[in-house]
Amino acid sequence: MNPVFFQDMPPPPDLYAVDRALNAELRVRLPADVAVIMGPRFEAMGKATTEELLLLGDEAERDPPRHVAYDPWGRRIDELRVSPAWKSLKDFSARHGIVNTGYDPRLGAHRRVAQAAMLHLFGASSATAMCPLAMTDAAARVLLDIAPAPLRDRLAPRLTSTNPADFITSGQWMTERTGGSDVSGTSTVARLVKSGTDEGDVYALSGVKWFTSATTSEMALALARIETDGEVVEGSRGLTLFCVDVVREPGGGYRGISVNRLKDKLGTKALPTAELTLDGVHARRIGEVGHGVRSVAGMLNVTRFYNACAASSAMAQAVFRARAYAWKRTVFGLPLAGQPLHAKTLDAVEADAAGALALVMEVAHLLGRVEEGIADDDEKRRLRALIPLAKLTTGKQVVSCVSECLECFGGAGYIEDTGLPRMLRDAQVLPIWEGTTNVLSLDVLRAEARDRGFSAVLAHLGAGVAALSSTLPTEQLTTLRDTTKRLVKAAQDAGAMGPQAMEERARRLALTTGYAVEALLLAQTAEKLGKSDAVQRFADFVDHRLTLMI
Ligand code: MFK
Repeated sequence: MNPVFFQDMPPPPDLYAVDRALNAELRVRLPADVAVIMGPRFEAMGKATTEELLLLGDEAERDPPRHVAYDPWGRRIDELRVSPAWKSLKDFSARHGIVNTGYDPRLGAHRRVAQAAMLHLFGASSATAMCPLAMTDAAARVLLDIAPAPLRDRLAPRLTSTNPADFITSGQWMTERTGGSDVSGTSTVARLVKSGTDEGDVYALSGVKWFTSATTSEMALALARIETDGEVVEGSRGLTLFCVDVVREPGGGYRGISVNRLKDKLGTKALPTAELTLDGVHARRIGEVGHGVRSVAGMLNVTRFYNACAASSAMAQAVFRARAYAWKRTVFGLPLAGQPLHAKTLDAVEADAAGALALVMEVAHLLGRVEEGIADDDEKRRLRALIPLAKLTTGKQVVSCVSECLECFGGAGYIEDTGLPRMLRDAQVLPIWEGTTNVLSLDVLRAEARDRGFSAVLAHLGAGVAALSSTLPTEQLTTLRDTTKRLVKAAQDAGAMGPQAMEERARRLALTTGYAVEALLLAQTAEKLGKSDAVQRFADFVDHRLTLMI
């Protein structure tokens, strides 16, 4: 008789220990002095994802935020009750310097690569605590770049602090009921209260913000339309960026803000996302009047970079969970890992995750150089287009990759208390927030029209592919070369046909470019390292993303 059988669930992976693609990226991208600083920190973060962070993330998910609008006596209190674990995640992020790494002068131009690695380890285990950190980092960037010095000096050190007692997070209040992609319909108005204070002109903001993530943050950056003598400038040219200090009243409730309700979302359950009514909340103007969208662009670049990091992290976490399970699960007399079709499927998703990580790391490399002030014009143009390309490409990859990994668990992948379905729900937000696939494809066209950014990416791709050596597998190298040729021709043809044809083709061009750049980066890493596993990831990636089904 068969003994009673119970399937073992493998423990969650420490990506620093098992993710060979991450290891390869760090070897080719970080110089020895930076590796010495970061090595122990990566190790600590990897370990935490199997211990402290794992427990905090699970607890935060089990105990989602609640909105308590009134106290028992009818006073409006608008309390957003979050779990102790959610609060501890904030402290954990400060202690591990997740935001701070992006501003650490010891890391020089490598700061964003080091940070991307931290985010890759942290993201998938963070119960989406990465969202407030993305907006916090983005707010620090904008304040450092364009805020009046006293405001910058009061807030930026706290946004980047490693001391949990000082560390604050920021929200990002852009979206209104008229839309998240098209902010031109923003109806929040800003009325001047006091001009000429040290920290800038003070305005009172009134309107409704429809999606505000991480609403428990201590501050937020918000778009609003300045009203003068009852008149406003319509459209996005009338928008200005403001910095709001979020203040709790001693008797309860927020000063000048009401919480209408928390959003009931598909995933990201631990993250409080609310609808807010601003009722004269005080805010300081940052950036020029009427240049709100341009002022906010620096912020979008950082949050989109984080979004891509979140995607690569979720993909790697799902892949290595599926890999570990494949060694534990025996069917038809063999572990799944030893069955050719299943092994090939795992190789494909691992290569997909490696491609996403490679693109993330390329963006991180360029972003670090731009922020360090050492990027040349070509690198700046490439970064401008690669940020939307990376966000949209990895956003699409993460949903299909995580879905495939859930399938690798069979029915268990569909059962809530395995914790696996949460990965798919959380992945689905990544192609949506911070700009959908189509909006970002159009942003690539904007990058081309203004800075010739897309041309710079294609030129770099063409030159990089031409320089690859024939030591790489011939079939996949040929596929990458053919894809690049067809892509460049398709872009030229679309350009010649005019703006409508270009728009219609923008998404296909953008996604093909994203995948081709990922393949090139994997090939370059394989060449540099000369290691068989890196070569195999390149070949598997090309087969998975660039080759026709048969
Ligand atoms: C775990 C990961 C965490 C991720 C964080 C999640 C946080 C969630 C919170 C949210 O989701 S907040 C909402 C996010 N919303 C968006 O991402 C907005 C999506 N929509 C767009 O990106 C639109 O393309 C955009 C609002 C920018 C279009 O607005 P407009 O006014 O039609 O843009 P326009 O007129 O083309 O550009 C205005 C200026 O900004 C131009 O400069 P000039 O004034 O100098 O000519 C543009 O070049 C510049 N610009 C626009 N986008 C830019 C940019 N510059 C640099 N980079 C960009 N991306």
